[in-house]
Amino acid sequence: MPDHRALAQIGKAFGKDQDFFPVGKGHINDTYRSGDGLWILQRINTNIFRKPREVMENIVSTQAYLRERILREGGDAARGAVTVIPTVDGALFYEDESGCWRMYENIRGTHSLEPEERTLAEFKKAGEAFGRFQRRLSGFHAELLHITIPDFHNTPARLRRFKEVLSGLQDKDPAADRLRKARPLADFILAHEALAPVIVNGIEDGSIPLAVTHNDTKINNVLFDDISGEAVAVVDLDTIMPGSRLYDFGDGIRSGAVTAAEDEPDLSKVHFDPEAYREFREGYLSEAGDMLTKTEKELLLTSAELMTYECGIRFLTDYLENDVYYKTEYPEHNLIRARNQFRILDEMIMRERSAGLPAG
Ligand code: GN1
Ligand code: MG
Repeated sequence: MPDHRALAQIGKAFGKDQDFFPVGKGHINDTYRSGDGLWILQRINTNIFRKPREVMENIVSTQAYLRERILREGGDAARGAVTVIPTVDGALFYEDESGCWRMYENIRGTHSLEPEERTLAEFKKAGEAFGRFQRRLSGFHAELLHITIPDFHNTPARLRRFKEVLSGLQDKDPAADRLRKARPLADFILAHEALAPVIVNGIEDGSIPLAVTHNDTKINNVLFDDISGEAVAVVDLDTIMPGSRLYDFGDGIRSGAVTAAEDEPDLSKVHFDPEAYREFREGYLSEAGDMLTKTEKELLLTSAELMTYECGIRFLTDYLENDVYYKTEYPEHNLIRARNQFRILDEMIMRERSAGLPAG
């Protein structure tokens, strides 16, 4: 991690003479805020985002479009869209031996919320915010975007990769500790394979359209106004790509319609929260409902199951690969994250079977 002098140096590349301090809880990038609170400096994880220029171009083009739309609706574009600060040389990011850096204007007077601390009313607003984001970007041609991470939400591809890693480890070291610990979850994954192709099949047969999607709609990616409590902006825009709107709905439920943190070690605290599901769904549909096809509407709950399934697969794959993708703080971190996802999925499926939730 660069020391504070190195960070200040990087800030100067963007014309800002400031100290920078770590903020945020992302699993991928490193985020800092300037001492005066005006700027966000972020190191892009180039192991994951291999083409940072394309990531930045997707952000700049969609945010410019969004800004226009917000202005047309009479809204506050400076707070509703993310503003990229170029380097003093006019580039969208800055590169040195410590990595690849970008700067944003901080949207002041806002805060984010973790799933275990949001209220139902706030979660409904998050649903509205993601629905509004999709609605405002619905006129943007998705095919103009770069595919910055191919097959990001291609669940069958994620499942195939998991199986390869699993069988590779079985062949190489059948007694491996991580393999033994992952076994019950691996069995759960294999028992639910039928879920994997639901959305990609719909995209293939045309019943699910491609649209501009955020693809990482965690509740903590919504900024809420400190005073009014309204959802003002959707941030963390690296994964904006063509995708299914259901990815965003499903991932919002996966990450936020739950009773505990993603990495809560006490499994007895980890539950799916059906009331939160209903609230988020209502908020989301109030903004995006008119754009959805019949198939999309029918698959809302299924998409939440699918995104939970996929996220669990990704965590467990990373556990078996010795934590090469997500940041971890202790050896079992990814295992616990995966276990929690499958607990939540199990409860979602039970709810669906007992017909306790509106599916669409
Ligand atoms: C990563 O960094 P963060 O927390 O915003 C990941 C998401 C996962 C999420 C799980 C680019 O997002 O896909 O759903 O962790 N982002 C990437 O917490 O892989
Ligand atoms: Mg993210």
